[in-house]
Amino acid sequence: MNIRERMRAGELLIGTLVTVPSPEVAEILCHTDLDWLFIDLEHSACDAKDAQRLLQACGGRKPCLVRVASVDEPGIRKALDSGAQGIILPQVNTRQQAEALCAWSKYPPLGRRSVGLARATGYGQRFQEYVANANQETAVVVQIEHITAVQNVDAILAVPLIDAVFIGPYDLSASMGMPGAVSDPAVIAAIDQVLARCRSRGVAAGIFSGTPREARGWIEKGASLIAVGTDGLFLSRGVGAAVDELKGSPGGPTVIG
Ligand code: 3PY
Ligand code: MG
Repeated sequence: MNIRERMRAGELLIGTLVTVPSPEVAEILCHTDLDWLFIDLEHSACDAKDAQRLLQACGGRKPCLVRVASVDEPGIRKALDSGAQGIILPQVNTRQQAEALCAWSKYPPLGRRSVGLARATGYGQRFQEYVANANQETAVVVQIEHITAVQNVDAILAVPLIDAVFIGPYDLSASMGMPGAVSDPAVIAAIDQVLARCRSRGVAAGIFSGTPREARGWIEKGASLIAVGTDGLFLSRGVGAAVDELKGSPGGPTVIG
C-alpha cells in the first residue's frame, strides 16, 4: 500500500520533521524505522530546491510529505514535481482553502494540477506511469491549527479528497492566546474535539508531538499520523543527554517537552 492508502486505512505512521536542508540528515533518517518524513518548508530555511535534494537523498526509501509554506499553486506543484508523496498545508481554516489544496494537488479530472516533465516522472521517462497513478498515490493533508479551523472542522472534513487532518498544537495554542501552552486544558479540549470529529467522519487524524510520551497520549485518543520531534530536537536532546551524563550538569539546552 502507498502512504495515502495506509493513511486512509488509519495505520499508525510515525514520522518526524526534517528542517535542516541537508541530504545527509535525510539519509540518516532513512536508516531508521520511521514510517514517513515530514519535510518542512513552512518554518525552516528549506526551499523548493532543498526539498528536491532531500527527496533525492531519500530515493524512495521513505514516503515524504512536504509541508508547503502556504496555499500557493507553484509551491505545491514544485514539491509534487520533485517527487513528494503528498502535501501538508498549514493553517487551513476554511473549506475553500482545503478545496484549493486538493485542486492543485490532483491532475484533471479530479483537480487542476499542471503537468510537467520533472523528477517525479523520471524527467519524462516514466511520464505515463506517473501521471496514471499520481492521483491515487498523492496524499493531501490539511493542518488544523487555529481555533477558527476547529470551529469549521466539519466543513473542512467534508472535502472528499482530503486524506488526513494534521493538528498543529503550537499554532492552535497561539490562536487561543497562549503560544506554546500545548498542555493547557482548553487547547487539549480543542484537540479532543477535532479528534472526535475525525473519528466520527472516518478521516485519519494526525498531530505533532514534541516527545514520544506526548505522542503516545494522542495515539491512545485515536491519532494515527504522528510527527514526533524534529531533526533539530533529536540532535540537541542527544547532545544534551551526553553532556549531562559526562558533566553532571543540571542545565543544558532548553528543549520542548
Ligand atoms: C504546530 O504545532 O503548530 C505545528 O504546525 C506542528 O507541526
Ligand atoms: Mg503550525
